[in-house]
Amino acid sequence: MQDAITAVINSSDVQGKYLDASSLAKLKAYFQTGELRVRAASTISANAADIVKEAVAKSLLYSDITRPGGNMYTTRRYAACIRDLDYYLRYATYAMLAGDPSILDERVLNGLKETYNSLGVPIGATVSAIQAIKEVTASLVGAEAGKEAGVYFDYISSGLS
Ligand SMILES: CCC1=C(C)/C(=C/C2=NC(=C\c3[nH]c(/C=C4\NC(=O)[C@H](C)[C@H]4CC)c(C)c3CCC(=O)O)/C(CCC(=O)O)=C2C)NC1=O
Repeated sequence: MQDAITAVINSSDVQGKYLDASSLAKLKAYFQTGELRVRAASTISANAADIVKEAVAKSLLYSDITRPGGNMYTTRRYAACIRDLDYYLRYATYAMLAGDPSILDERVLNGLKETYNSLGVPIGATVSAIQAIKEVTASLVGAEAGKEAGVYFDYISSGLS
């Protein structure tokens, strides 16, 4: 896993250079939004279960997916879906704190699409649920922090698509 600081340092080190202006600007932006990220992470962790619940209500409930024949039908599969959404929320929060998406590639997206396809988990509906989490999170943490977090919900969504 990388974070905004190691990403910038590694890329300077590869070139054998001190940090250039654009690297320093990236670091500055990261430090300036540091408190915002930490505050958002604290709000998200205090409300994680409610965020997932509201997002499911907005995106998946009372659709064909929760009816007999749908992929969320039966409590086992329903619970697996909720658990997956909680993973997305938790890992997006980690990535937001790190200011870098690499943890999502390594621990979430690696092999996920293939797993979903082999189990018949609908990817379009999953992406809609992730987008609903993004909206619910933004309404809770505010627009500015919501935008920071949104980058990583979008990263997961496009990694799945
Ligand atoms: C931390 C990284 C990580 C991720 C991301 C992860 C995902 C993940 N979700 C799975 C299953 C599943 N995922 C879903 C999810 C859904 N079905 C729907 O219709 C909805 C649209 C959607 C929820 C939004 C369901 C229903 C299953 C169970 C499928 C089955 O066994 O038939 C499985 C198969 C094994 C299992 O059932 O546990 C994995 C590996 N596991 C991990 O360790």
